[in-house]
Amino acid sequence: KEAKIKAMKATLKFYQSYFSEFKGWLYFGYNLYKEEGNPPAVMDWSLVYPTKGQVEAEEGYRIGGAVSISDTLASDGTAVMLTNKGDGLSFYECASLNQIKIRYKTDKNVSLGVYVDDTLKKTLELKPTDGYVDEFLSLTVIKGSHMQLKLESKGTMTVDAIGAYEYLEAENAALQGGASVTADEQASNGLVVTGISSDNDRITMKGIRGGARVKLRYKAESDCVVKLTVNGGITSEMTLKASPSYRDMSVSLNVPIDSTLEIKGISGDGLFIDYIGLSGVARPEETSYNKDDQKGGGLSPIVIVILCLAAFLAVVAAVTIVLLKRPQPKQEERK
Ligand SMILES: [Ca+2]
Ligand SMILES: [Ca+2]
Repeated sequence: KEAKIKAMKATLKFYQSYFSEFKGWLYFGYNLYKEEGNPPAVMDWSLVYPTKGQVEAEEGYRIGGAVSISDTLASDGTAVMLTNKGDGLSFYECASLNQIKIRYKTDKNVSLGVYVDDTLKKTLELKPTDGYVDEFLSLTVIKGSHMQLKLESKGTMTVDAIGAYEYLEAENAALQGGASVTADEQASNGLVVTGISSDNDRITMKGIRGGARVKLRYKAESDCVVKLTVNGGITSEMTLKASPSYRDMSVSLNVPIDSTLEIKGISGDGLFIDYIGLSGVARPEETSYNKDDQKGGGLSPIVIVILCLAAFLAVVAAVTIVLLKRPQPKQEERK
């Protein structure tokens, strides 16, 4: 793609400098990628490749009044400025994604809508930043969809790049204690989190998509135990068997939509966590469900016994009253 863009720019420059009547051109091959001929060969004229990994904002399609600007602090020296409501960026042909990074800066409070196939999926309320910052969000994008970032309010915002990840990468989470990011060619996105061995070492992911099962991709020098906590409530311990190469381990754990998932160490050494996967459909309001279940389950036998005793006493009382009342009329008759 870079080579094609370079060639097109050079061609454009050539015609502009030699022919004064030359006004511009159209490129028709922008999405042309197919097999042709005999023997078949791939004809690749495309400028549209799957949105995956690091993608410069300036490579997206600009919507409304979005403008490309030069900025030495931005990656590739260029970023896109959004000023008014409706200004935005479109990224076509997304790969199958679960996490998005937006690298941006703003000097005012702005709200940014994130759309997938023209449906608003999330609205990010962004606060003024000190230079460029990265915002990560958990977002499920089906392969082939298009994604849009659109300003929902007035206010200047500059988008430098986006990151499009297939998984919820552990390295993109907030880390605490001894948890740190390290490079590993074998890992997804080339990075992993290590140093998760005690209670202080934590990986925290906010606003993640829901699911009924949590999967961890990891490798470990020894058997390790980690604790998963959902929204500070429901927890599950997971034993990760020693494995020299990356493998998956999953556990049944209800994670409602937009939860905070925390992973902390309990025991073991040399653990490397690559990414987190979620599958299945989450049950909503799991926390309150469980509390009610526990209360109901713990108290109901006692309640039943009390009710039975009360009912028994009531019956005894009624029978006694009836027995006491019956002879009375007879006594009166006798009188
Ligand atoms: Ca850029
Ligand atoms: Ca990773």
